[in-house]
Amino acid sequence: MKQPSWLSSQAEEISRHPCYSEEAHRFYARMHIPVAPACNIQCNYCNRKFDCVNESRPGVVSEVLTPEQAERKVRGVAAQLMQLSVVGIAGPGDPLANPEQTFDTFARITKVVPDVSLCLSTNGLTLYRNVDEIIQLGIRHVTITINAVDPEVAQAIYPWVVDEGVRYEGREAAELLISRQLLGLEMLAKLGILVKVNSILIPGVNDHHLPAVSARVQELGATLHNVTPLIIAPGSQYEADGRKAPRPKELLNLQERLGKGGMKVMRHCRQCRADAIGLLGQDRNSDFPLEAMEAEPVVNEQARAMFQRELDATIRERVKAKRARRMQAGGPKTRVAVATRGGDKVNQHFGHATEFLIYDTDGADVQLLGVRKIQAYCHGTADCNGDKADTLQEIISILSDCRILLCSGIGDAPRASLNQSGVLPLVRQGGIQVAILESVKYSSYFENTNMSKG
Ligand code: CLF
Ligand code: SF4
Repeated sequence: MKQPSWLSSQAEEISRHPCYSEEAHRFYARMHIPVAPACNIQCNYCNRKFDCVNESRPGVVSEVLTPEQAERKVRGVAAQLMQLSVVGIAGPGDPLANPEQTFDTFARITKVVPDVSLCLSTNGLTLYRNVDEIIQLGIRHVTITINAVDPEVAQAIYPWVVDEGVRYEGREAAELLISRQLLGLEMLAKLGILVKVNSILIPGVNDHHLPAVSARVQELGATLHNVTPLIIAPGSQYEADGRKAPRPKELLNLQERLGKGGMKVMRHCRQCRADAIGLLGQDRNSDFPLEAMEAEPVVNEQARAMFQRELDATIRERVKAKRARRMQAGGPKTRVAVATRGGDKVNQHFGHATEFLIYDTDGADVQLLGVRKIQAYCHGTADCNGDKADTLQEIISILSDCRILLCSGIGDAPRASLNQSGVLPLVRQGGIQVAILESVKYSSYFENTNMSKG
C-alpha cells in the first residue's frame, strides 16, 4: 500500500496532540466521542457496566451517542473550542468491536471539521482487519492496550475473547489476542501511523513483565508507551480477587526503567472518560450538552488556524526555553506535588484535589514525573479541618516522597499532618513552573527545623 502524503507532517501532528506531546497537553484539547458500546474481550479489571478501563477512569459511565449525534456534537465543540486538535474514539467499549459506528463517525467528522486529527484506542483484537479503513479515513493516531506479550501472563488478565462468533478461553484466548495486537501494531507502524501502547500496571500479574512488553512493542515500531496504574472497576474480577493498585513508587521506578530501555514514556496520562472534552485533566463535557448544539454551528476554519498558529508559537518558545534550562541543570533535586484544575496553574484547594501532578526540579529545570490520582479529602469547607484521618493518611502516603506541596488553599489539620510527615504545604496561585522554581528555596525547610525526611 502506498504511503499517504500527509504522513510528512507527522512532527507537526505530534506537536499538537495532547497525549503524544507533553508540551501540547498544556494548550491543545481533545474530545472523546462515546459511540462504541460493545466489547469483544473480557479484562479482569473491567466491569462492562462502565467505560472501557483501558483508556478511561474506572467506574465511569458515558452516554452512548449515535454517529449523527456525534457529528453534531463535534461541530458544536469545534466551533467554540479553538484549541480542539484531536477527536478520539475510546469507548465506552472497544471502538473496533463497533466498526460501523466508529468508522461512520470518523467519516462524518473529516467532512465537517477537517482540521482535527483522528485518534482511535483499541484492545487490538480486530485491528489487523481494519487497517485499510484506518488509512482511508486518515486516522493518524492509534492506541493499542497491550498488557502482556507472554500468554502465560496474559491468561491472568483476559479470561476470554470472542472473534467472528467464536469464544476462546484460557491460553488460547491469550495467544490469539497477543498475536493480533502485535500484528496490528506492526502493520500500522510500517504504514507510518503513530502507534501508542497503553499498559496497565497490575502488581503480582504483569509488573515484572512490562519491560519485556516495552522492548517488544518498541521493536515493532510503537512510538510511545503509556503505563497507567491499575484502578479496579467496582464489580470486576480483580475486585473480587482483592487485587491492589500499585504504589506510586512502583510506577515511577518502572517508567524510569522503560525510559532507560530507549522507549519514549508518557507521564501525563489522566485516564480520561470515554466522553471527555477539553484539556487533559479537564472534563468539560457538561459545558457542551447535545441539546444546546445548534443544528448547523459555524466552524470558522480560518479563526481556528490563526488561534492554533499562536499556540504553536508559544509551544516552540517553551520548548526552546526548556532546552536552555536543561543545559544549566544538574543540582540536587526536589520533588514537588501540585494541586491543579488544569490550565498549567496552581489553582486547586488541597481538600478538593482528586489528583496531584508530581515534578522534580533542580532549581533550573522542571520535569513532570507523573500524575497521582487520589480520593478528594473534603467536599466542603467544614471537612477541611475535620477528622477524615484514613483519607488523609492515604494521601500523605501517596505524597510521601515529595518535599513540597503547592496548592491554592489548605485547612489547618491537613497542613499540620503534612508538616509532620515532612511535606511542606505552600499556598500559591498562578503558573506551575514559576511556582515550582520559587518554592525550591524551601526545600531544606525540614533540615533547618531538624525534621529531615532522610
Ligand atoms: Fe483520547 Fe487516547 Fe487519543 Fe489521547 S486520551 S484516544 S490518545 S486523544 Fe491521552 Fe486520555 Fe491518557 Fe488516553 S490522557 S487516557 S492517553
Ligand atoms: Fe472492558 Fe475495555 Fe477490556 Fe473491553 S477492552 S473488557 S471494555 S477494559
